Amino acid sequence: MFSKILIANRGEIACRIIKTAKKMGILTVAVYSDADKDALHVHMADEAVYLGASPSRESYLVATKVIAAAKKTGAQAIHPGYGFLSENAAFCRACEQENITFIGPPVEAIEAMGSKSAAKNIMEKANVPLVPGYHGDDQNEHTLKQAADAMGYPVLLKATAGGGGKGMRQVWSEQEFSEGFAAAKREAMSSFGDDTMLVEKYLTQPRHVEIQVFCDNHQNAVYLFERDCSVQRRHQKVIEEAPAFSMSEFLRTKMGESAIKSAQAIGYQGAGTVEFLLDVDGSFYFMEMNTRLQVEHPVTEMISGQDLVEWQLRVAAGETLPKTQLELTINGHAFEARIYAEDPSNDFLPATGQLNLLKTPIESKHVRIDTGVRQGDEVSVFYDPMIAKLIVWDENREKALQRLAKALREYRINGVTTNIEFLYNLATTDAFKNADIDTGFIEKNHNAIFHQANDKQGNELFTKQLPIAALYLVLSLANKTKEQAALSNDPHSPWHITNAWRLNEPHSHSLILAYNDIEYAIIIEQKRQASASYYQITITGEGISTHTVDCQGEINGEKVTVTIDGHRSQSIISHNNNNISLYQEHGVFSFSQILPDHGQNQDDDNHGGLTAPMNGTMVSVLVTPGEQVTKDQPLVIMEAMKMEHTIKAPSDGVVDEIYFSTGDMVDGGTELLAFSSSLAQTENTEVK
Ligand code: MV4
Repeated sequence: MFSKILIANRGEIACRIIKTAKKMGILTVAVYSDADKDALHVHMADEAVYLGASPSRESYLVATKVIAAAKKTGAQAIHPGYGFLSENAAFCRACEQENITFIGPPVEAIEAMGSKSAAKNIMEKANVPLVPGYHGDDQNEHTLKQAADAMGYPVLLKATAGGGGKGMRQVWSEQEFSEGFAAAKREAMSSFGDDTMLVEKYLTQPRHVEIQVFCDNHQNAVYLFERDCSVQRRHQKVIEEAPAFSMSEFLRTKMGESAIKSAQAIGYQGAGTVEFLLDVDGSFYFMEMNTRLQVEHPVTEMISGQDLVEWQLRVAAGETLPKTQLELTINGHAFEARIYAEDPSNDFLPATGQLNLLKTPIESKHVRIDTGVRQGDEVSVFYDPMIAKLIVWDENREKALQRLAKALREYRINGVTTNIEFLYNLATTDAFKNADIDTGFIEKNHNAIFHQANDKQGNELFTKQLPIAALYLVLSLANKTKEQAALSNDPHSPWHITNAWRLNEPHSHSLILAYNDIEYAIIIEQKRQASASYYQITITGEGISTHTVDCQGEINGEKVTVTIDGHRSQSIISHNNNNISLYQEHGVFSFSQILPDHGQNQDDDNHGGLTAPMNGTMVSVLVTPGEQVTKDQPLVIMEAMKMEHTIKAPSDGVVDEIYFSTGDMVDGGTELLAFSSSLAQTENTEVK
């Protein structure tokens, strides 16, 4: 076994490999670029070698630098992870020439699988099932059209040089073939410089089911069952699961044995993945073989109990496979969700920023987090914007899915936009729960995932989500004020009452919440009937006439329990500054509270700040003269234009004087209180 290995990668996979190496007592060498000099994988490794500038082409992709680092540190083997140099035949050869073990397949296997058409030819000879079609050298249009006519429409034209979904064109009828063929060739020539085409039967609802295979250097080969990776967006996997739902033992064995045949056809060694298209009738067809450890390998580890990186190290060191096929069993069900710094509301554009809050679910035998970042790290533009892989396991699919939803609710990231809420909405759709999944899942369920107003959640927005969010804000303000009262020098002062009591007026709060960029004005009135108090919530906004809901509620930490029309429900709240996300059974609803600008953001020089935003009434005074306050602490609440406006401390400081009392009418622009900012140590700055 190796005593020291170099990991030629970064981020979560580098950290993941280091963890297993440490478990096995193997020393580790990390490599890093400028952007990664303080990265987690560098800190986890025993040694680290600087490669160069942040762009991968100047660092992680420079084979000579990586090999030089291995020689410099005496690493006997290099683990390439995935991506970067992991399927680079030249790099694999270079390692061998330097007597450094490449932890992966032989270079011949990498080369054999490098060309999609060559791979198909090899699999055809090995009697591995291929999608019915033609992928020969005769590129005469008539030849391909004859094949299409023979297999029946629809057919799929694919550029041999393409891949990952690029260079594919559907042809739905014989009449469309000629035009489709010409267009597909033009696109292939412009995209790949090669217009060689193949034509296949088009499977309209396929699933992407892949088999994990492992071969050692002693002619042993096993499959570690399947993963369903059909939930993809633009050929990027989003959520993967193992085992595939409704997979019979018969089909599992057939696909597993077919995958083994594929691997043996190319003299495979190490970890490999054979991707199949699984059709609705249970027939399956070879798509491609990946000669690296896949991103989604953890779901296989969770259901098989095997550490695939340990298997890789042992096989690369010449050992036999740790298990025989008969010793491998499936236990339970696992999901993996890929947490990305991207903005689903803006066509999933990658996002950058600083992870100034990174709170993860607690890890356990049910929850695993593979990540390469820590709180405070920057998500940079140089690399894939993956933040982490969230992997969950339980004894069956339903329980594992509940674990996934709960873990996503508990994942808190501020400072950079993420796809967490998109993942939560996807995982909590009925279609996903019912495993009604094929490669078109996201398109088919787009409205349910993105809560388009015309789906049923849209109607509940006014009867459920908005009232709950509004009530949460009022209740949390009351709780916060109680806490502050308890800490103040006069806890029982009437100034601390926030039930919006008014002389001869209903107790009402008002606020503005925006959802999907539409603003809703909400009035929350506290009422009493018989001995019970309740809230009457009135919503007005674009697309609705006034809508009133009577409800009762209570909050307990992040949980809000609300009873509306006799229906009591619970939601988990994520409240950060003015953003409130309401996690419910069927998705998450995110609102932003629109606070009027009182000019508090004006800089100190022109004394913006504690003035009345417009004519209105003093609703609550939350502080007392002489009280020490902190930045953004609510000081007074005013009502104007049926809206509630909370005036907050612009910085840490002291409230010197309060010019008005609850119920007073105030003209817009009038100074409400005198405030001395602790920022102005040398003088009392009266902030208007
Ligand atoms: C197909 C297909 C339907 N019929 N081939 C997409 C990328 C490449 N891996 C092969 N792909 C497909 N080939 C036939 N004859 C549908 C797809 C496909 C797909 C396959 C797996 C996972 C996601 C996909 C998304 C769109 C299309």
